[in-house]
Amino acid sequence: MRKALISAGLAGLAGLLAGCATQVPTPPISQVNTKPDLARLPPLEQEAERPPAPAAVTNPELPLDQRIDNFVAYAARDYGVSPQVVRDVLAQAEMKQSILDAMSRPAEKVRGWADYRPIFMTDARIEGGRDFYLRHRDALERVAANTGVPAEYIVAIIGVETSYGRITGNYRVLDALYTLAFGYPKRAPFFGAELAQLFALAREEQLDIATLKGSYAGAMGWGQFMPSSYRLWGKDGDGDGRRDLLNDTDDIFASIANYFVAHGWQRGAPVVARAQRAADAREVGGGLEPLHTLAQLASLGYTARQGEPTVPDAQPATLVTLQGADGREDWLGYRNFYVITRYNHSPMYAMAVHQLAQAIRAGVGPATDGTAPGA
Ligand SMILES: [Ca+2]
Repeated sequence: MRKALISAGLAGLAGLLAGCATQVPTPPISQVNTKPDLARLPPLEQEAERPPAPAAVTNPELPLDQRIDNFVAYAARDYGVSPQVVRDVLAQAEMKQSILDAMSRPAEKVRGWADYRPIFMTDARIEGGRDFYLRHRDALERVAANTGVPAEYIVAIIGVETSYGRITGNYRVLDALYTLAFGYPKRAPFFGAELAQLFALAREEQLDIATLKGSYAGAMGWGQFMPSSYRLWGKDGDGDGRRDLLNDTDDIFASIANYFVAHGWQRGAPVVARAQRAADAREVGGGLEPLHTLAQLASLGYTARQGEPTVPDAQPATLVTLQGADGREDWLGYRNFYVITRYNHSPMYAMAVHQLAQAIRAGVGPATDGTAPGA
């Protein structure tokens, strides 16, 4: 994979913010976080499809050898992986302190949207996205037409996650998941399961586990998919019988779009609208999920600004309040905004993807696939 030195610094910082680890030097803004986006924590409705590893594998009070024995049995039982294969591969795994350190970095100190936005909305990243779009236009617009996910959002995800596929992580996925499964008890049930899924994935897609590279949390490829996401939502875009999310752009585009579709993306529907806040507006509770109808939000004092995209009054949205460079910003996040947060559970992440997508689209002209977020 080509390394673009010019953008490595910025992209590294962005990658960290987005939650994907890279080995780029520590960013100058030392407080910038970056809790790994745990990110690709499974959304609740998918928990059943990604059961955590059992306590026999993750209990830190058991000796490591015993946990590994239990893991071998678990991978065989739940994922049909040959015990000998698991033992042979795990024998090559290394516990990496750098991964534990990355995982344990202090919590996010980014002061908010005012700090976050400029990291992603740079001229270089916007230009990079337009170039990327034009280079892959046919393939992107084909996927967009098939799935309803606009091409610019696929490009923006790749731009935010890996600087358009240039920085996909330099940790061995095996080391990352092994380290977190057996050396990071707090998240061992999640990462132990991901390690088992990695073995299943490798068998299904004929991947060589020992050479796979990714983030320090084990996310792989241009879209930074965890093994379970790869297995659940990866798509074979070019029809060659394999899902290659590390090298094949058709597969990568189809998989990112499919991730959105699987989490409820609505074709042609808007993503988010800047809101007008009435002088007597009340505070609105709730999280990322759109649970208030537009009518309810209006009664609380929030309405879409003139010219902003809207949905029928009975449809839901969530109020997203960000502290921007010019002060408070209120937004109505629609269903598609929520879908973007399924990729990374942060409103700032989703807003960055959205605004980068818009900026990319503005530079490449209208799509001909009918997927433009509607008004
Ligand atoms: Ca393929």
